Amino acid sequence: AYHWSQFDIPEMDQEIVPELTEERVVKALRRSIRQEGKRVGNIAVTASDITASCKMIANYKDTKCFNSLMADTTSKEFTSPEHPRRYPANSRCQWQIRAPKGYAISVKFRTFHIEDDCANDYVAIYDSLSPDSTYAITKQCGLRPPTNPLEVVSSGNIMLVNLITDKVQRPGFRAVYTVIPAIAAGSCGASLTTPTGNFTSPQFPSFYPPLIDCNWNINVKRRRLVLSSATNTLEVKFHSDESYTDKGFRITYTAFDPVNPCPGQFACTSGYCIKKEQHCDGWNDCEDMSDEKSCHCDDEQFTCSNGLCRPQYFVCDRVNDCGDNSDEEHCDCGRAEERCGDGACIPQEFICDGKNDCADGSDEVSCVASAGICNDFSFKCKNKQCVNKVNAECDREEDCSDGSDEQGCNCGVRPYKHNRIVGGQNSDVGEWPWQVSLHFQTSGHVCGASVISNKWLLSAAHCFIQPDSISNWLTYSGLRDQNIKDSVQKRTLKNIITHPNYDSMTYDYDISLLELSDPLNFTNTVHPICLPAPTHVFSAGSSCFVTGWGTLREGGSVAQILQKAEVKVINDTVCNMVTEGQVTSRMMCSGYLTGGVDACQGDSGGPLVCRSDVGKWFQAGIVSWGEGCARRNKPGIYTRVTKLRDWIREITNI
Ligand code: 4AZ
Repeated sequence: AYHWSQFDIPEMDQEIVPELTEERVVKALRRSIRQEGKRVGNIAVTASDITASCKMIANYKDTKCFNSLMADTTSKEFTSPEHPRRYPANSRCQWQIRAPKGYAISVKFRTFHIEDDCANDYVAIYDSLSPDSTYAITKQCGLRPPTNPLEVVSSGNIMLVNLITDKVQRPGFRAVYTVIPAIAAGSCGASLTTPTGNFTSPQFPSFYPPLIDCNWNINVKRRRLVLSSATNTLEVKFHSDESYTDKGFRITYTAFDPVNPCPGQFACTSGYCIKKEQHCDGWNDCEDMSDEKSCHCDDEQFTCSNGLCRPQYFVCDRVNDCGDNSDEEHCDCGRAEERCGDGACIPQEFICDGKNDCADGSDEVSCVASAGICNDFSFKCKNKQCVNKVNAECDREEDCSDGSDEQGCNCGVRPYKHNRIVGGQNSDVGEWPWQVSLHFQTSGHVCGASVISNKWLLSAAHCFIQPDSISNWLTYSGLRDQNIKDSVQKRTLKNIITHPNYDSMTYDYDISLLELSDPLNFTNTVHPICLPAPTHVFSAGSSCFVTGWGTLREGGSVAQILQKAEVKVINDTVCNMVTEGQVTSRMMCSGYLTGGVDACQGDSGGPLVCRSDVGKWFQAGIVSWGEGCARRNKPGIYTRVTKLRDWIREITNI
């Protein structure tokens, strides 16, 4: 039995509100239920278990939004009030969904746009008919792209969908509901005997239902499933309790021959087979380090405490290359010395002296003592005032007295909300709203670019070898799939401005500004990236993302779906070392010295972006060049945007 009551406190009695805690109300409710008569009609009823919850809402408007729905085998629809216009403010809507016995309920949200902040506006879904948090399936808010729909399943024949709103109004949602046989809803587990295979959590990639237990028993003949165990069976158990579910998982397994698991190769403990040469070469090829344990390091290598060998120049570079940090211990500089971000030692008195003593400028950032004093590392306000704070621009704190550090900050945000789980390396719709695809004549996609304002794009100079071919270029913004161009914004170019110092031999100053013939409209899928101030610091070791439709491997074919890859900013000293001095101060390295993840042909001109502490995305680099793609010790080389920031402003006034 489910019971729902609403108690309104009149305006004139507002002073009693502080006394009415949610716990007190629940307690009173429980007591009254127990004391009530024990007959319903002529049937004797005993309450053996009561769960109750209560929610206090201020400024609540009674919108008469209580809906009772009956699910059956046909798909039916319900929407938030006024959808697709904005839902009412300060309201609470309920949809109680019931289904016949033996069925579970499936609800799929076709559109979903609730305020971004879940604190006051959200959709809560329960595996119950009352909003009891013990049976909450999920609580969601924000704008969901069509590639990441919210789809939930109940465990039994009831479900409650609640919409809570405050004063910010959004279009809301449209959802379809239907029944599925209860057995099918939570059906999971199997006995698997094939040597390779895969399986998923129930309803994957929709949310799995609450209250299920699954067992997969994998049993393969004459083969083994995990190298470190001796058996040919593996049991996978999955338990989902009564509350909070999510998208679940997909598992792939492979069995191998235990006598000779990796013919002619090295067998990792992780189950992988790798080339013999990769054993003890300093790189974690097995992904569990088993190929790099108990190795003998040579003269050019450092022996980590955990037995790994690492190139000597990784020592004291402030990146934990050993995994146990042993390459970064005992790196103290001498007495009266301080360490720069790149590991070099400088005398203490050089810190915050207004001069660039460390190659990476780390001695001049965060200089409290020099408040207001201008040096090469200060953020310069419009009124010429100096702010000595790392990355002062667009950090939601006003540092300049004229507020100029927080102006022009409508950038670097993604209107769509993105789930933690996205398949592979494909990007989601609207995940990188500043990404642009540049098409040349009939060749299709050739280079990337980024939106920096409604009229200007940023790209690499080497993409524009024939400067007189302006009419041959087409730019696509808001694109994800090269074959689906219905909602993209297509523009031609009015102007291509290449940096006057661009050197086609060395790729120094590899930057071009593209002026659009017609301005872009900013939408959920088209939005500008933030440009960093010249003094912005992207510290070595931090994670950034490179995106593009470039080739999926060296010499391979270009991608149809926009790809993303997480890469790390590489310290300048190491960058110089691995490129044998080919990098200039207008370039930076990003990627992995272990190889495997990188930008490639066709990604050129596209952005390397990093998320700031307050969640804004800044463009650190432009994909420029590299020796091949994803090779070891050959990271991607990017145009360093901070070094060319002033030139961008000169041309575009951005
Ligand atoms: C290219 O040919 C290219 N690995 C771009 C990036 C990289 C290599 C080549 C970086 O456009």
